[in-house]
Amino acid sequence: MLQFVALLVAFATFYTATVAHYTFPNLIHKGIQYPDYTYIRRTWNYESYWPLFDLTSPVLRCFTNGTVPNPGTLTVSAGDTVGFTVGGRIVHEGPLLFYMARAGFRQSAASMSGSGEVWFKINETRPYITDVPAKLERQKWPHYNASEVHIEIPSCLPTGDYLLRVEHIAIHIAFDEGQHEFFGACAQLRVVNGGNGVPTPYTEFPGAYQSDEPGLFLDVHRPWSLPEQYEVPGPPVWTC
Ligand SMILES: *[C@@H]1O[C@H](CO)[C@@H](O)[C@H](O)[C@H]1NC(C)=O
Ligand SMILES: *[C@@H]1O[C@H](CO)[C@@H](O)[C@H](O)[C@H]1NC(C)=O
Ligand SMILES: *[C@@H]1O[C@H](CO)[C@@H](O)[C@H](O)[C@H]1NC(C)=O
Ligand SMILES: [Cu+2]
Repeated sequence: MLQFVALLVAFATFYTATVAHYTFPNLIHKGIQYPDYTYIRRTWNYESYWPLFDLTSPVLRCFTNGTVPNPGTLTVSAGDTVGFTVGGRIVHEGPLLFYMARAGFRQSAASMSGSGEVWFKINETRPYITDVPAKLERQKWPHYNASEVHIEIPSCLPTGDYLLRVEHIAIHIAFDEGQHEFFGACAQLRVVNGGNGVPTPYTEFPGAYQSDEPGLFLDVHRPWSLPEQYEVPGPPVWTC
């Protein structure tokens, strides 16, 4: 009986960690899905799948903590589409965001830390606006239940080394301040065939988000949380 209970507890823990939460382990480019954390920095939660709550933690930058086995850097062209697999599925309500940061002088995608005001946003998902029910629940989010997510590298992005940061913010229990769950990862890219775009504005991680801002502190289950009024956290999206 004790053994049975232990097994149940073990199963419940596994279920919570891996079924209810998610990671972004594989990069996809031109139809090839690369092995786990080949071009993506291995995240702090790669085994636990646990969400990050602390908006002031440097872990928010690339979702890494401690030793990260050195990943490679994938060469892509500006304008290419790059994907991330979802370890698990995106099983919470909330927006999906993509940011990039360029490597500084004498840095590479592999050596850059991503600290400072170096990040610009290249995409964010808004909730669908439909008539009923006028709430922000699951069916309102374009990436709900997704097993892969994709992003186009801006075609005018200058040639260079970059980190590409994917982020999903779960707000299903954000009716209590601080109960926003952050999931994400950074891929290391060398962008070629670039253009003359000038990304703006820049932000930093940690620092981009406040736990009491409207997009992170709201009750998605209430009718007054209208999809058209949802304010996606972070700076505006930069486009070419
Ligand atoms: C990151 O690592 C530090 C030091 O090992 C630890 O105190 C902290 O709890 C870790 N944070 C996360 C989110 O894992
Ligand atoms: C953001 O990505 C979606 C696909 O998920 C795409 O339809 C949309 O055009 C993109 N927005 C920008 C500004 O690139
Ligand atoms: C998620 O997608 C899978 C595969 O397409 C499907 O079997 C499952 O029912 C979906 N789950 C939800 C909650 O929509
Ligand atoms: Cu959760």
